[in-house]
Amino acid sequence: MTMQLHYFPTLNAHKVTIALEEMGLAYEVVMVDILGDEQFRPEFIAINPNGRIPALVDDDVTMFESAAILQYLDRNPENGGGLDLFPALAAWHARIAARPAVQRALAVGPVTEDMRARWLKKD
Ligand SMILES: N[C@@H](CCC(=O)N[C@@H](CS)C(=O)NCC(=O)O)C(=O)O
Repeated sequence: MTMQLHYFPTLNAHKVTIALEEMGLAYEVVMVDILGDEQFRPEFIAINPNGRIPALVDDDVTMFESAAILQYLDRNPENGGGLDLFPALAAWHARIAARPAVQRALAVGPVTEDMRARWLKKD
């Protein structure tokens, strides 16, 4: 199914249309009249609980936040590598993933909880 961009002519939404056009991707515009409060309609809130455009629906992927949408489009493997809008991001993501707080958050799960429970019983 063609991607749907939930849109109103503002800069945040327009930068997504620029990227879509530059990448040559097919998309449909779904107008959300934010001056008429359409961003608060339940059907749009289901797409973006923040009630703000832009938002992108790509089959089962729903995205909001223009910077996140740009990254999604740029990294979509079906998009031939995109425009490489964020060349420095790979290293940045790797550095974030290596942070102790992120490691701790990623490590939480049933197995670690079980280990922790057994470790606590030792005291
Ligand atoms: N950080 C968000 C900002 C989104 C945003 O502020 N959208 C505005 C239009 S540019 C909006 O939908 N405003 C409606 C409202 O505040 O009710 C992004 O970059 O996508």
